[in-house]
Amino acid sequence: MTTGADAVAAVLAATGTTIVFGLPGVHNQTLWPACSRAGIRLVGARHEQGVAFAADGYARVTGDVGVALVTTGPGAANTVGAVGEAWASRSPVVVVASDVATTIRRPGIVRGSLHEARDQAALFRPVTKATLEVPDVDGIGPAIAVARTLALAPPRGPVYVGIPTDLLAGPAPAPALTLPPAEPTAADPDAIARAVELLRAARRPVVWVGGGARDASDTVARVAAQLGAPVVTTFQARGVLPADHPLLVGAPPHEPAVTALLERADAALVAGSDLDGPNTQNWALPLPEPRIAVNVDPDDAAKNYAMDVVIETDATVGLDAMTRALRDEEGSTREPWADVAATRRDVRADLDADAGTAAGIAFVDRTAAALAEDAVVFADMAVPGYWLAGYLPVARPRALHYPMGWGTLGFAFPAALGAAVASPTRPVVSFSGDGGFLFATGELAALAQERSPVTAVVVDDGGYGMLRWGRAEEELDGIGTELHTPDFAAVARAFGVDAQTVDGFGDDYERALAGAVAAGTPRLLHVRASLVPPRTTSPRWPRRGR
Ligand SMILES: Cc1ncc(C[n+]2csc(CCOP(=O)(O)OP(=O)(O)O)c2C)c(N)n1
Ligand SMILES: [Mg+2]
Repeated sequence: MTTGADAVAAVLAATGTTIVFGLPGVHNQTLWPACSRAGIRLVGARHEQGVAFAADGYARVTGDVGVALVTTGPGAANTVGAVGEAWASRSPVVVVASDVATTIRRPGIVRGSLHEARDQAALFRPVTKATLEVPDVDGIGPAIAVARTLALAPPRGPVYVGIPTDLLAGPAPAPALTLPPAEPTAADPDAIARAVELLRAARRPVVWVGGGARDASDTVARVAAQLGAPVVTTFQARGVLPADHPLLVGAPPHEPAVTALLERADAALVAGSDLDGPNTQNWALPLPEPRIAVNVDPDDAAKNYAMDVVIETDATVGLDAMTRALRDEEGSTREPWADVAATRRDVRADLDADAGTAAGIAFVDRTAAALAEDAVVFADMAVPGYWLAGYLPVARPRALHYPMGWGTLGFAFPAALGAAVASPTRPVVSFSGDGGFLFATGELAALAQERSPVTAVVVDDGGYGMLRWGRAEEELDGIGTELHTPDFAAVARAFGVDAQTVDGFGDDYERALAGAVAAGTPRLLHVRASLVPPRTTSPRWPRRGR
């Protein structure tokens, strides 16, 4: 006979999990030896929000489920901000939290036992796909298997599993259960035929790619070539085509030159995107008609912009069916109708013309020059994050991660830790502001302990730069935005992490970043610099710029 904790670990191991993240308490401590017995590495973070962000970072870089093991009550509650980010970003995170023992719980009454909440699962309902509460030992294995399957079923997202502490510690049968991954539904041939008819009739179609299609690189490239269509991506889908692909616009849709391209287009093929506010300037962006969506969730596909055809399936399946239909009918590729290279040059010229943003462009250029093609970048909800998310050239899918999403400050550094644990041979670099880095500075200890090769770049402008700038624009005063900040390099060294400070984004920065990444050990790079955000980034400033 094994324990309930062994049942958790056995199902995780049987479904291919080798690494999980956690923070122990008396209620969930049994999971540590159980994971060890099952051959699973359990990586600790120093705060439950860090645990969940690390699981999210792991999920984003691998495309597999990230698992967070946390204890009852405050431990579980501490993950909610990070779980919300995973939910808004459709990231498959499974939170396994202990809960009050069945032996002392009384339905409908808060007795005041250690860590007790009135309804722990309720904390997670607004920010998960599902909450599963395990009623008895036999339910443990199935709950973990179902959680994993649900988290990965598109549209992906976090799932909460609550397990009473006595069930984790007590005897449980070894579970035999795993679930097959859900098969994507086939594309409806009638919908494909209608879509192809509309796209054939169009002279100037564009392809819009969202996070749901970010792994569909080949089919996106094929369908774009068949249509001669420029490809515009959301933040999440950056990297779906390599940065130098001739059809990739490679700049945010709200850049005036990209918006102008959309305005000239006469059809849109939207793959794996819900066309959310931050990617459409709160729906002020002109999206050409007719519109065809490929999406596993037809409601998500059409909730923001009306669609003429919705192909209800996974992006790869739907686009693949479309490429076959287009081949049957057309036989070849079309000449691109737009000069994508010229659009890119216009974007760059627009950026260069704005003196206030020169430092931001230098930052992007220097960062691109310092980073190898296989680098994985995590950008926080900070001014440097806006720059990277919009403009850093990205070579492949899942190489740039940004919490947009929920807009969750503090994501980048702990998420980078999870990604580095997942792929220790690839350089992982996080970019935070001084404000957001202080949300999870304690994870420097986890980094040092794991010896994970993360370079944490902290761009220190002595305040909440994004808000400082927003307030200056609105002629408000700076109250609440000016911060006392520590000597970040000294802080890192105190944790045993090598660190360096540079001023501005010149040669020193580029050399220091390249050197830190090449070191292959935990590093912190403290950059004293102040950036102005890109003009057009925020949905707070719809259709500005021209
Ligand atoms: C969890 C969370 N809290 C607060 C905010 C609001 N917010 C957005 S940007 C920002 C300032 C970030 O400051 P810093 O990390 O120093 O980056 P900077 O803007 O200075 O580049 C804040 C507080 C948020 N997005 N998420
Ligand atoms: Mg700052």
